[in-house]
Amino acid sequence: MTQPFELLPQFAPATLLPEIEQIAIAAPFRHMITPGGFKMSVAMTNCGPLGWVTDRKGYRYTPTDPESGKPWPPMPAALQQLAQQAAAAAGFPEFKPDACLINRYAVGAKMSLHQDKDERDFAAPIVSVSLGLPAVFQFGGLDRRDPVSRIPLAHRDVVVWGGPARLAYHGVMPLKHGVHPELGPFRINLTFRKAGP
Ligand code: MD3
Ligand code: FE
Repeated sequence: MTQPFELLPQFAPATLLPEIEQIAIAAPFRHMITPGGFKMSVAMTNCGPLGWVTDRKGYRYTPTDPESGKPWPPMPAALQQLAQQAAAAAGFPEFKPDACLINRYAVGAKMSLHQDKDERDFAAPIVSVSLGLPAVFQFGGLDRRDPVSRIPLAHRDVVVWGGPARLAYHGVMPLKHGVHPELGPFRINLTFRKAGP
């Protein structure tokens, strides 16, 4: 993988937290269940036309929140603009996200190595925005056994994963203890995706 991803340090504005709080009032963070029956340590919600969910039936994108039956909250203009500006800076000027998965990590929460394969079009990149406590991100190759690099991600860092990196295995190491001045003992990660047609 020649240029596996584009890191845009401190690219996100300092003003996103009120938007996320509003989304979480309409669609609260919840610990979803994997198809194998495990409760995820990361708490999740979504905004935008589609949201990623998992339950005993599998992983998929849905237009409505299964907890409320209502559409996911709309994607705030500031979030959509950030995602499109980051994608354009990384060479994807046509990117139009239709889904934003919001992951909340408490101390100790982690995400095991996986691929993101539930989207329809792997030509579209994924834009990720890190907020709050720092985390160590793991980034491997197209085979689960490929060697993994560790990348520290800080508050307001943005990463664009496209091209050959789009289907790479990746994960997040258990969140270390800490207190962030704005987010307290949490990390929040936004991932903007093109999930549907
Ligand atoms: C590399 N989230 O939600 S974001 C996920 O920090 C997920 O919450 C992590 O992996 C988090 O699926 C990592 C960065 C990311 C997202 C998607 C990718 C990296 C990626 C897809 C392909 C390659
Ligand atoms: Fe992922």
